Amino acid sequence: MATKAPATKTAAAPKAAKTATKTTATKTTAAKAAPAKAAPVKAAPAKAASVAVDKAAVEQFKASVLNHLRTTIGTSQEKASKLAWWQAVVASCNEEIFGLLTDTQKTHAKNDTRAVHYLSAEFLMGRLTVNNLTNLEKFEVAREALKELGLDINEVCEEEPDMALGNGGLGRLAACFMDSLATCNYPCVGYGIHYENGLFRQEIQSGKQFERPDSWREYGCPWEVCRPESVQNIPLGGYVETQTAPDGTKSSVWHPATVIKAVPWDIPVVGYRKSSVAILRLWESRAAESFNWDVFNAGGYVDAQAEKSLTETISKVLYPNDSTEAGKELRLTQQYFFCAASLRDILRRYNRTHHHDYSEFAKKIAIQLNDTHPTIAIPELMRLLIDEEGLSFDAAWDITSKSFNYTNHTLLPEALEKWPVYLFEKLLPRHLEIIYMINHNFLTGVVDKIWPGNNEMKAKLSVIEEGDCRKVRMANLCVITSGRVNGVAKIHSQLVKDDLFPEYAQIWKDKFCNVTNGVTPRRWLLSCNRGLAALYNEVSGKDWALNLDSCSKLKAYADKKEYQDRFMQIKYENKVALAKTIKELVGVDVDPNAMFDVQVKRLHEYKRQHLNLLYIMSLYRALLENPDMDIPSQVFIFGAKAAPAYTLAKDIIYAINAVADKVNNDLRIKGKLKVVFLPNYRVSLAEKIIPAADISEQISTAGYEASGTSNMKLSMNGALTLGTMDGANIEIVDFAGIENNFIFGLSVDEVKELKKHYNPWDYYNGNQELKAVIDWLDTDYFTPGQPGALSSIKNSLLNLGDPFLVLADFASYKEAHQRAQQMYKDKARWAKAAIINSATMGNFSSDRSIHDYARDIWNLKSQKI
Ligand code: 26Q
Repeated sequence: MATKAPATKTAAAPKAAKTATKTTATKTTAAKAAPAKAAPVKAAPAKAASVAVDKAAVEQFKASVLNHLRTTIGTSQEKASKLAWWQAVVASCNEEIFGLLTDTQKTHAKNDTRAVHYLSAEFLMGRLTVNNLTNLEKFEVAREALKELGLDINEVCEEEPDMALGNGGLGRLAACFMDSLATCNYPCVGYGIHYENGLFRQEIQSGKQFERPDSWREYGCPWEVCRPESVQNIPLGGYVETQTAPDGTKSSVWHPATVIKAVPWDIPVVGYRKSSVAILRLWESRAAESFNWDVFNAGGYVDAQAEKSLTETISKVLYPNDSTEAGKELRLTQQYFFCAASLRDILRRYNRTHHHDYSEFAKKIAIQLNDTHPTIAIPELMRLLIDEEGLSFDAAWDITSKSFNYTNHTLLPEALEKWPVYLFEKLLPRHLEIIYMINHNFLTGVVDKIWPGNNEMKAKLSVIEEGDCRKVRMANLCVITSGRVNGVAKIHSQLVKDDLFPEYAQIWKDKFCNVTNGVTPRRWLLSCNRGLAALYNEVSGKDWALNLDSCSKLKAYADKKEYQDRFMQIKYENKVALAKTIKELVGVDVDPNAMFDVQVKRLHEYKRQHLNLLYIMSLYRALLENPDMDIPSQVFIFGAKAAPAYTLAKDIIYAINAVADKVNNDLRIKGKLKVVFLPNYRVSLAEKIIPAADISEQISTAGYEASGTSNMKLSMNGALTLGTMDGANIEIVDFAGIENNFIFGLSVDEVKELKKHYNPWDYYNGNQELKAVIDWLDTDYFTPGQPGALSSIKNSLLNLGDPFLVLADFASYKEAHQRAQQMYKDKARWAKAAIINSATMGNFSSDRSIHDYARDIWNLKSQKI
């Protein structure tokens, strides 16, 4: 077993300036600048404080916070730190939340409802305070109460560390889904891992990424509750013994080498307007008490402790890879650990009413696999039913195959999980036997019937990949077992069916379906953009956050000057706030009148942050040639973490910062162009960036981004998409209108075609400007005294074949930017497009996604509490 944490450590950081970029010489103080040619603003829509607040409720909240400050936190009003105030606010919220939770659970127990169990290795929850206050409809009350106590609610809420228990899109999707499940009253439990360290904290030193541990609960997390009564013991390792009964029947007995204790921590997820409260149950690993007392007693105190640290390592850290890196023993152990604990928990609850009669199991239980990460739950359920509950293999298979469904989030072949058979032999020998049996039944009972004697087909569809190192293909096991397999955007689901699993789709025509992703409008609009929320309250009524389609009412006003001005005034105020944050974080002055162009997502070649960078360089070059060029001032804002071992991705971060440093300090271009890389991109930073964006960069190579979800958040907040026809971009512009966005680049089919004979040199040699910027990267202009410091990018784009067709899309990308600049000059046209984008995102509420899952996949009914 791997005992070390994964490679989050790096060499000692070079001694250098703390921030990525220096203050520029251009003096544009954000807060002071007035919107360019902004029409007089009639109302003050961004000031949601004008909302009437119930005085009695304010008094009550104040009393509750003060009481908790004394009796729960053990301090006084005079001595309390901001952290203490925040803890007291959380305690006040919990008073109400736990009551609602009990009501929810009682209702479900009484009705013995069917429920979905969402298994995910990641839940990227972010901060909970503002969101919970909003969902409890207490935010304004709390703001007023804290104000009367001399505190600013935003400052108090800044005390909360992000729960960064996920890498990116997949983890955040799980968090949005929990919010929607609770809000829409679907019985559910989310199951995951209680990582001690979430995704690493990113520090930028001299432009380079360094990873630091993220101990999000160093001082405790007041939202979570430990449930010792639901602890589970999880066996691991050892060997399987085959026993033969007197009647000749054979059975397998697993003798595990280790037992790990799984301790559950519950985090209540509050539905909007106190609908229901869902539970997110995260498992922490501990050494089982009973374990290794022999060693201890024999004087091996230190050895026993070492064994303990091994078992406690399992939930220590989240793997920081958002696509690849398979084959790590600890990662497989993590996956098995949380799946095994979750299934035991599911069985325990089921048996409270069904007393080991499994005939109703598939009727009551739906299990959703969030990607292949929890696949091991399949053989584990089989094992529990066969070995511990005494069912036959066929009976167990009948139940298992009716209970599981699988969501695919990627087509990247290197991201499809495959685990070496030897690891299974070592850690999960009994599970391997079961997998072999499932596979045998599939190959002989299904494949052989359709393609008799076709060994090639068998090899292709088998769960086991043959070769020097035999491997278990987790995706194949998911597809074979699951009732439903879904992709996360229309085009992605089509590609899952046609390109990834075509033979399986031939076997099971109706197994494959689509559920387009969504995001929760409570967090991504109501909580993070109170100005725009107030405008929707006025235009669409108070229920828009429950029915995002009703925002389309604003569309009728998209041509009206008054609403255009108000909408853009809200955007402007959000940009002023972000400009302040930028100044605080990286020391760069940006002008809120400039166009804010945003690309926030994990750093990956397929997402093509380097395409954006090449364009920025070309713009810089053009401005140096003609500083009076008639273009709007622009600020390019990046937020991105790179996997610690992904060298090229880290080089791209370095390149962005190097270019930013040059550009921001170059007086010749008169402040027309700024570039900022905001360190440590995470949910709470996204909540500040997204409401302030004018342009949403969604520029993946077509066919590579399964869906994307920042595209939805940005559009919802009035940004115009500058993007390729990929993932959910296609559906977004379908609703918002292609004329209100800037689509460019090769289509999925064109990418497939070009890839057959692509030669990046043709584009390099055929485009003087492109050649010039690529060569520029290779000089020491951006890295003084260090020529070649950025050459890995050029190398990848030319010598390594430009796998994501950056050069092929460059000209078209530049042309899309020019269209955007042109439109931005026409304030009315821009405002209209921004309004239409925001007003037509109803389809991308995660409530819609959850209703789709409930209807098409889970067969789940919502329950009034
Ligand atoms: C795999 C092996 C070992 C360690 C880690 C991993 C790992 C971890 C996280 C692999 C993948 C992920 C996350 C993937 C992800 O976030 N995918 C994104 O999912 C979003 C929600 O569906 C989509 O919108 C994005 O398009 C997709 O990239």
